[in-house]
Amino acid sequence: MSKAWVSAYIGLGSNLDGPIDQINKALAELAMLPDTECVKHSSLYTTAPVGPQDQPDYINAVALLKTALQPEFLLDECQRLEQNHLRVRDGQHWGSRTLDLDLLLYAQQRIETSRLVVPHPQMAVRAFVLVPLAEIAPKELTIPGLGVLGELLDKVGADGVQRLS
Ligand code: ROI
Repeated sequence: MSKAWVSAYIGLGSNLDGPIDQINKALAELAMLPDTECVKHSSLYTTAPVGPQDQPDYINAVALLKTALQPEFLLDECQRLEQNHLRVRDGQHWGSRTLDLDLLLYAQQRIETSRLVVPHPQMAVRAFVLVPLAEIAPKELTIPGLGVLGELLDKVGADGVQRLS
């Protein structure tokens, strides 16, 4: 049987240990996942931290993958990459991190399991996700349960998000 290929958008973020290198390395690693192709990715953006302000600015980007991995397997792979980037899960939810990979969208599916909620519930209110996403996705993209990309972006604005030259 042929595999079912779907589009999935991944949000990348880092604000520790050379964030630009962390993100560039992670983009290359995403492209090497099994049964997965990186179709395109956004530019890198410098973004003001959301949450506690006593932490460095972040580098954020978004990648569009074509994948035959089931969502939970894609999550496993993303968590494995995070571990390889020496991210310490210390229970500090809103603190600095060397690499954060979020499964933002998986086809047009809504998923709610104990491990995974897709679309990522916070993505509709985060400029550091919407701005890079809008660079590579159509403004008409529906984010199931949350709205239409262009309209969400108009609401949230692009304050604190600057494309790296
Ligand atoms: N803030 C920015 N700007 N970018 C992020 O990737 C990011 N990730 C987080 C929190 C702590 C919410 N703040 C962030 O997890």
